[in-house]
Amino acid sequence: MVLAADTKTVGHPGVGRVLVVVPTYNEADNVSRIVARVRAAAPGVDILVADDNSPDGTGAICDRLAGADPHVHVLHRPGKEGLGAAYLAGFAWARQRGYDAVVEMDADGSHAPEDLPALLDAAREADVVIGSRWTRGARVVNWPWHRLLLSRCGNLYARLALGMPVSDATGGYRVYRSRALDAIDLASVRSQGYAFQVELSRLAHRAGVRMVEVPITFVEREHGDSKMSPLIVAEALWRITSWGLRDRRAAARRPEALARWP
Ligand SMILES: Nc1nc2c(ncn2[C@@H]2O[C@H](COP(=O)(O)OP(=O)(O)OP(=O)(O)O)[C@@H](O)[C@H]2O)c(=O)[nH]1
Ligand SMILES: [Mg+2]
Repeated sequence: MVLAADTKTVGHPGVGRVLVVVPTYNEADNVSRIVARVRAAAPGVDILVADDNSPDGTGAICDRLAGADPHVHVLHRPGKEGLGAAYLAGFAWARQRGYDAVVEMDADGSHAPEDLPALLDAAREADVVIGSRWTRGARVVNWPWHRLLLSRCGNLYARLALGMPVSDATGGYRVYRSRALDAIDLASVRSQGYAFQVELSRLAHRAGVRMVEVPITFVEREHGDSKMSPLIVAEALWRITSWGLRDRRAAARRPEALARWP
């Protein structure tokens, strides 16, 4: 008898057990689609939807998906606390269960699950893989000019202020090997919106873990509403500025550190 090897695959070869964490707030139109696409693109990985008690019933849809598929799990959180808090809860869930790698992925289809195998392949040789919109070979589809501008300017500012060799520090399609999460002081993380991605990039870079960027095709959401707000942009701006100033003050106090960092 020949066993169907692809349905028996656990995790990703060379990486181990993988959990894709999908934070949701009012993603009833998207969550079933994204779960089905992840299951088709990477049948060996597990999915955890971290839902902040969405008023549109996303949580109940997730319960049905989880009831029908042992690879799908739901973390019901009491209320909307932001992307950062949902991811931290998802990371803790993964670590308690011994996963070897955690993936961050939006529910709205902007992060194509079909790109996931390439990201996981890259994770064989890296601790953090960033799915990048701004490296050679990447594409951004259907984004209005003001979103393109915001992302380009935000990334330029983060790069200059923090001295990180990362072209898409605000991007939220990533793989973290568990050893990278072990190296980062997650308890110190306070950011909620885009700043969360920049803060984790900064902490990973400072921890000296191996980071690589892989080009992705990023597609504007087709269903549901964006949670992006001026408050989220303002949070990123002031946090990046304060980290940059702190790093410069620290470097001025210890000039020998300047040679190593940034
Ligand atoms: N659990 C949880 N998820 C959230 C929260 N805010 C946003 N999300 C989810 O985080 C992901 C990214 O949010 P989006 O609204 O797509 O934000 P964005 O991708 O920066 O903005 P757009 O490009 O306009 O879609 C989506 O899956 C959201 O449902 C939150 O407070 N709690
Ligand atoms: Mg989005």
